[in-house]
Amino acid sequence: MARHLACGDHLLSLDGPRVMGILNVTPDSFSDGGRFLSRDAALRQAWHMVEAGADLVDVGGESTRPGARGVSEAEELSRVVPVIEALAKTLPVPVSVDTRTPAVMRAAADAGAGMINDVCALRGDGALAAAQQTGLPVCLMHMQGEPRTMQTEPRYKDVVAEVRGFLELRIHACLRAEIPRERLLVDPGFGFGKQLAHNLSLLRHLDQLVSLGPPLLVGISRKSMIGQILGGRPVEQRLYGSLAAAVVAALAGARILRVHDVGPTVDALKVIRALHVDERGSGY
Ligand code: YH5
Repeated sequence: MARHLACGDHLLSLDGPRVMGILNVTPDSFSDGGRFLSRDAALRQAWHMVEAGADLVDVGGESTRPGARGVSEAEELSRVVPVIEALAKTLPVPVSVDTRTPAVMRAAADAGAGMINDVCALRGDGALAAAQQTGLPVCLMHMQGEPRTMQTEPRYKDVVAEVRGFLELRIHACLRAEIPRERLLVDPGFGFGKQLAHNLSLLRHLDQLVSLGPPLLVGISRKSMIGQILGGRPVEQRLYGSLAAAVVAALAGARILRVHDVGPTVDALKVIRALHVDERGSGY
């Protein structure tokens, strides 16, 4: 089934697995050590990801890694908006904004963003209305607890059923707030209030989230579950494990993979894509 997302000035085809490149604009970012803080450096990194085959670029100014504290709205705005403005003008792919702050959603949309990616699934005060007003697609992610404390003692009776139920409730909250179904994506939120066993259950049963209907977005790249599976591997040695997880997710039907290592992920997904091409050379 062919599907498209209307991302502002760009139409994003979701008839196969797509790659979302991660662009952190946080000074305390876990994975890039804050190297991409300056605007020029951020633009270079974004272009590098596009040249490596990224289908969209996700810009985030608030670290939501375990234990991280929130940043002020003014600080987040000043990190994110100039970068989105510059990228949206020049990049040939949509730019999404990783934020749970309504003012940042609005300003990012005005600056040309093509998608909202909210790790709180629009549960924050004013977030549903802000997202609705932008007219942009929204990714609804599951998280148990809040970033500062979410890894303290995450507990579930049935993680897959609970994540599915939560996403279903958030889809309905969006529909009631007049954000139409066509604008929604869902995401299990790997590592957000989850132990390794919870993350593995979700990865094993992704089909139960695909069946919700909206396209599934998955972010596993370099996360601690990969480090744990690999016996405590540090973050800079998690590429091959991350690739394996991305392939598993794509085979289960995930439509957007949120990753740091765009080029290697694009290659891995091309192998999947090749299997879907029939003798006439068409496929997804
Ligand atoms: C996600 O899954 N994740 S920010 C800890 C790491 C590595 C990476 C080294 N925003 C997601 O990427 N948005 C983030 O350990 C997200 N889905 C969506 N939709 C956390 C992150 C990371 C954290």
